[in-house]
Amino acid sequence: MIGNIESVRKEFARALEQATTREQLEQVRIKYLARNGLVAELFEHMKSLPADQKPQAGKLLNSLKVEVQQAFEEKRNLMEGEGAKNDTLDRTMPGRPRPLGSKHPITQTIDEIRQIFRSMGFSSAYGPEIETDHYNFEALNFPPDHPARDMQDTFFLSPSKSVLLRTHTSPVQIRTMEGQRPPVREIMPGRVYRNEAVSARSLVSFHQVEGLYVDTGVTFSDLKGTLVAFARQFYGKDVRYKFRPTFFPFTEPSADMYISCFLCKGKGCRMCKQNGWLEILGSGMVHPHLFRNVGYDPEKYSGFAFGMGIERIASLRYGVDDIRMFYENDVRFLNQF
Ligand code: 2NL
Repeated sequence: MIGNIESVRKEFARALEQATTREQLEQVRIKYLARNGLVAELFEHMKSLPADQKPQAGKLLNSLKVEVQQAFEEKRNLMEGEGAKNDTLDRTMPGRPRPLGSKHPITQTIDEIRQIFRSMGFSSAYGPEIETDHYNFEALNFPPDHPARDMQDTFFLSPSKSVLLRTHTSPVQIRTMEGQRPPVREIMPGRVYRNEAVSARSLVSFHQVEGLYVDTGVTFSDLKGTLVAFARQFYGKDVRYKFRPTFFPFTEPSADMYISCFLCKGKGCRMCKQNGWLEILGSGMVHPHLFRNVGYDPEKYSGFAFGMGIERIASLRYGVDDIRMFYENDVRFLNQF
């Protein structure tokens, strides 16, 4: 009798494990647990045992019945209850899309400018946004009390006005030249600050890329060749351009570079304010005073430098008519880049 109980226990365990469909599970129930199933049959058989064997067999049989019932319920729950829901997962269904971020249009523009100058042998350099009067003005040939300082609308951080937020990235170039002999071929992208009223065309904080090329025998032709090559890569190879004289304290001579308006092809439109040309950067031959300030011999070395405002360049290129949009971080705006 005891041997029978143990073999039913083992058989049942195997049958239950092999049942993978509802029908097979039902077969197992009928075979073992139904009113005339194997467990009931064992109870029936027990009645005919001698009295002294009944208690031991009854105990074993009761535990078998409980065990078999529990194991069956568990399996049924697994197949039909909570666990079964996972089995209805359609593994061929596409996953939920996870929205990916992207680079900010200003960063994209800086990256592209960096890449173009990289191909012409310029590396990138960075420096502090909090600067001293020396690096932001003095070393760049802004004499004390010169009106050009007022034009920069500076945020001063100390009462003596000796510590300030940089108004351009030129201080990085001064630091580079102080620490390195020519040749220097570098561009300096970075954030700059101007204490101006915020409007559709100006912000208190914006980005600039400046560039510097110093070596023996660098001429204005090198300046033009480099900047025209840049404009052709950035704006397209058919772009027309012109240079116009201007003034910066740190360059002499100085020139602003214009390109033909890419919206109207020079005919005149809202973007170019009807004159067909867009100003894209300022440039010039590095003033000899700057070379003296950093210990370069101006008789031996010459160089050119340039600077462009990134928000301006990006707004022209993408036709954004209010540069404040670059800083609102409205996803409806950012998604377009
Ligand atoms: C502009 C014009 C310019 C420079 C920046 C520079 C720097 C050194 C020496 C000489 Cl260290 N020049 N920078 C030169 C010409 C123009 O920026 O309109 N920027 C937005």
